[in-house]
Amino acid sequence: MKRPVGITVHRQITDSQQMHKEATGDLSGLLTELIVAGKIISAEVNMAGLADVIGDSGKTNIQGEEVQKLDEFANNTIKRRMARSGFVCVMASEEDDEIIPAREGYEGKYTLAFDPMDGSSNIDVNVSIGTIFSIHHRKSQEGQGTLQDILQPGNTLVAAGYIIYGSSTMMVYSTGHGVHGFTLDPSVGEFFLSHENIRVPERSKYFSVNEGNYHYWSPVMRDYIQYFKEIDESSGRPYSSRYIGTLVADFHRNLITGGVFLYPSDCRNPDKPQGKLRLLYEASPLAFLIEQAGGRAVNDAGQRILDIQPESLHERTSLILGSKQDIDVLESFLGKK
Ligand code: AHM
Ligand code: MG
Repeated sequence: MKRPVGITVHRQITDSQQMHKEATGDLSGLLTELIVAGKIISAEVNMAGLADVIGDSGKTNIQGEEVQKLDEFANNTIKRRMARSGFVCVMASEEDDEIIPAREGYEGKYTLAFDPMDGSSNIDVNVSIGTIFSIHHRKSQEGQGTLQDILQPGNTLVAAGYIIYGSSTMMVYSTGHGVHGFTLDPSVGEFFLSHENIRVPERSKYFSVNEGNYHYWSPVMRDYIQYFKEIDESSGRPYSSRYIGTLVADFHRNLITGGVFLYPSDCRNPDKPQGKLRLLYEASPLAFLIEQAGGRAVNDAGQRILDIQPESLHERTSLILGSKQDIDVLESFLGKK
């Protein structure tokens, strides 16, 4: 159904719910709670320079990174809204070492994994940041959720999305029926449909990678990234290079314009090549979105991100995602086609 530009995100969620006769409204409720959290975080982001929330809180998270005040604020906002919502049984956050069970008596049927403030190194320099979320059905039957409820591959996702705090605040999400984007009008506090059924262009305009890591990549990855820079007017190359250093922001640009984002493995230890980005709450939700938009997402061995079974909460992966034709090209570099 073609929707008029300008309908609210709540209307869109309610309409989608009505397409599913068996729906109880819990997923709509969960998304609505996330939207409220996103609005609260957006307001705080906009005040960051004034409200003394910029800067380091003096703590270190499980990834060994400094936790910034805005990260904490975003993390606490989402956790507090969800813990007693009755929609989730367990959560996982980039900022928490362990799973976060829902309050006893408030356990719902979904699980939520999230990165409350992606791109945290960009907070202090006024560059776009975002919140990423992914939602699964619980596997256990009742009570507080467990680690096993959280450790599910992307191919069983119910919904995923992000809220980007950029020149505007936008929410982009999918429940498996295409990808839709909504822009926050801060004067009325509502997200309005601005990008219906987003399709990523088949071929890239941009490639996004931290080229400072060139010497840590595998030879295949170096060749693949070199391919983007070669001159071939028939395929629109060379592509332009754009790297913000906030996954959500790089992803969002490439989703709209066509592009490939890459964070290849660090191969300094050839026995244990290591990706940087986290599977559960960074790679997997964005892989779900890009596939819903007609693109692809793989690791640097060519494996579909959505098919990776997570083994641990903060597991990392290499990540290459974006326009379909350019990910197909990776397979020829890997010798698969
Ligand atoms: P964060 O979740 O702690 O902010 O870390 C993830 C970020 C991504 O947003 C971004 O794509 C990447 O790390 C940038 O890493 P680098 O600075 O190594 O290029
Ligand atoms: Mg992140």
